[in-house]
Amino acid sequence: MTDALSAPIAVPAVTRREEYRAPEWTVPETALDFVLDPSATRVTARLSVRRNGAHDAPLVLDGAGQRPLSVTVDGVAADDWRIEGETLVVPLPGDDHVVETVVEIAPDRNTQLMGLYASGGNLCTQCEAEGFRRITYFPDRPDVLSTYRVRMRADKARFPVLLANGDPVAQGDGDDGTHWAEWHDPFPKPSYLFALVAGDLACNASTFTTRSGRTVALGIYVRANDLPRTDHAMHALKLSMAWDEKVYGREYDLDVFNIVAVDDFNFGAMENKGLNIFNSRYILADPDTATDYDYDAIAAVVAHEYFHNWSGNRVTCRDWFQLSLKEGFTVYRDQQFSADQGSAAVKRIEDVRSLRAAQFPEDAGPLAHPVRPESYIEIGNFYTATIYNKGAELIRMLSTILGPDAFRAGSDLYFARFDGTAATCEDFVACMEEAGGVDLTQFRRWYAQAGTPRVSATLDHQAGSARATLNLGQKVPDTPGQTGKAPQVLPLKVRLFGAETGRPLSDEQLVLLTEPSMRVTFETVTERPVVSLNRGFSAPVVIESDRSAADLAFLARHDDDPFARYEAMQQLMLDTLVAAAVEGAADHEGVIAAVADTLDDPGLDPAFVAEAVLLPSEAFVGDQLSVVDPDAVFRARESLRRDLGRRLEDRWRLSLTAEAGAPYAYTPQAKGARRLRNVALGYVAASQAVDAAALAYAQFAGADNMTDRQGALTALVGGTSDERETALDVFYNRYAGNGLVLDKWFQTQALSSRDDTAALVAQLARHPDFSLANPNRARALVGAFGVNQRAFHVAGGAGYRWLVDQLLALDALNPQTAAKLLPPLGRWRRFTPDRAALMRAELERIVARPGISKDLFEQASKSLEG
Ligand code: B3K
Ligand code: ZN
Repeated sequence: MTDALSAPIAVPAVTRREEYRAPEWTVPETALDFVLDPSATRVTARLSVRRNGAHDAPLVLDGAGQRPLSVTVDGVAADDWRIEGETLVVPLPGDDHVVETVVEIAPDRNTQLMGLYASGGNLCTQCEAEGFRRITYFPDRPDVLSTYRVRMRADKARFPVLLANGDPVAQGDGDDGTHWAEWHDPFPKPSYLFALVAGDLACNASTFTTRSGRTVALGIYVRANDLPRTDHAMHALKLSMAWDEKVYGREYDLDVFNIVAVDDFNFGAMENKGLNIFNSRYILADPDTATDYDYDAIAAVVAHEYFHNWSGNRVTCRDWFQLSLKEGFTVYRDQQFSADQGSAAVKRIEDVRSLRAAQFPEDAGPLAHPVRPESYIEIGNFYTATIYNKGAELIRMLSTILGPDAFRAGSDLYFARFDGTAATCEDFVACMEEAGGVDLTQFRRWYAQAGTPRVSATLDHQAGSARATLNLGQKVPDTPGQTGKAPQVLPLKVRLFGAETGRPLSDEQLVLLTEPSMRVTFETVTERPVVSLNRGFSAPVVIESDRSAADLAFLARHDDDPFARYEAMQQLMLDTLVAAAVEGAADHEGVIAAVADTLDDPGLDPAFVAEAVLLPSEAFVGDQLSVVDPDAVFRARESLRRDLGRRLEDRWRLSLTAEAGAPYAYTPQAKGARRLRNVALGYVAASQAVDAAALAYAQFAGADNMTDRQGALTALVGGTSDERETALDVFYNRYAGNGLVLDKWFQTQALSSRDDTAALVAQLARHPDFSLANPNRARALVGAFGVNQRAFHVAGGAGYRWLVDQLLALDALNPQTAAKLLPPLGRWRRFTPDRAALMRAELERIVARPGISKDLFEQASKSLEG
């Protein structure tokens, strides 16, 4: 029987890596003419097209959603063009032609925020991956590189600023209140790097002199009111430009580098050639509105987009399966940059924490895919933690294996050889292989095999013997569509320490684990050894070792690698929490003593201490369990938090006072003190001390910066005090009209550990300031709720239903952003059977909904299958 619900859904087409073919037509030159109007923009595109190879195929141009008005070929109106699906097909004799199309588009009805759209009254573009086809007909694929000349005309009063890629060429006024500008980008680029902005914007203007002595005009364009909040981003841009010259030998190439900030943006930012467009949250900062975390994220994203000028723009991707070629490499570059600006150890800890929060679960779930995927339905779904963050880990491993000099030589070779072309991951690896003089045949499996390798490690030592043996084993787990995987190359940094003296018993060694199992012997052992493993997180793997709680506590005190020291503490905490979640209770003494020692160690950087004493997240604890009961995990974690809060109360209170009176400064030292203070405040709240809410409120009210204000608000929001309600009201009223800060107000509540959070969040979705149309706001409430383990998994499934109601509503507006918020539901197999059934039913509700986007369909259907 077939009814509306069980009728088969037309499955969207799949694109496969193995089906890659070179383009049939290339477009050496592109001239675009825009008559800009939010409700009806006319786009004239003049493409010089050239047949590529011996074939007689017509010219096929991608399109989506535009209204075609005319097509001419070599200046003559064509009458044999046709629209097939969404493509424009133009039969052409011979090899070289000029094809001109005229289309009309409506930016103000563009809620997907792909192509040309309106944000806050201004017009801007987003083209990666396939947005350019929504602007005009074009071979919208990254291996068609063209030089662009762009002319635009708009009402001068409404859109006084007109920007596009490249350098400005000319501008002038029309006699009808309009003005026009022309820009030219001499560097051939794929259509996904096209950008245009028209708006009423103010500019923070500066200059940068490159190492060869060229002066580059820098501009950050924002609403006039926001201008005072652009200096941090400008500073970060200059640091990035200097860093890339020094560390990678990469110099900027145009006379102009502009950044525009917009409030409505599907992700962080976009590296369009010479005209980066940013989500305003990654540009705007001042101490009153942005946290230290925001400041760091701004610098990292500004750097990331700037670095793409070489790793992405000068050398781009042949096809979207190569996405990690530019993203993994560029994330690695921005991580190195950030590490160089402050504490490298803390930066590594943060990077590993986000890898574990986002990428490990992805690799262990139904949406697992290799760093170089084999197929996709919607490429927008593949801008993932695997492509970005695991991709960055691959580059880091190459650098570890080759050493810094050979790695730099490989990078130089890659940029020299592939400049101006569209390359592949294989091209990159081959350059590293050549420059490093190493065989990377087996390393290439990292690109092809999904799943986080698991490494087993045991250390054998006979009392009195000078020899110790480290037994290592590896297994790459099965993932959807991939079983029985071959071993990978795992670069593991290891070192032995003496359990009695704390002295190192060996140098740090780089072990390349290439086989399913391997033995490493140490001959210089003079006392019982303890092994420090995967130091610096040299390989993105899960370590399963038999180290005792005592050995972990020992490493947490004595390891000389800060990451390994942090890691030992995390493992100790994790083992304790897993035991408590499974058995209902656990001995907390080992963790309490180790945390106390860390807090008492005067040699440690407070920023490091703050990271080291934080408990692993509920989600990460859940990832260690075969069946997740989020209530059990929550109880286990809260109980340990409470004990830590109570038993170390004096120390937390001491940390609370450290530099508390000092005026705000954005220095590593002041940031570290704020971080530790806010972690301490969380522990005081967890201790349930009678004055906890009063202390938090005092910090909230007295703060001269957002880090302390938001830290205090977070501590209050998890509780039920009167101060909670007061602080939420004060915060809301103080920042009414500042969208980025209101996002924090929504997000802090959506992340609350209170047991009524699901109901409160549903209520917040009806708040007048809530809107799904703004991706930041949607992510602040819906996205944050999805990762709140306790609230999302509330018994009875209300959280799942609410999420799916929101996703379906959002899908109708903005499929890309909706699909990004689905993964928490896709993890249904990991949860208790009652929850798994409810989650599954909600996924089924999505795929049964007629008319959903292919974005959401792909995520939901794969989550059901995988
Ligand atoms: N390259 C863009 C991301 C585009 C996402 C398209 N769905 C930003 C970045 O990674 O730098
Ligand atoms: Zn990027």
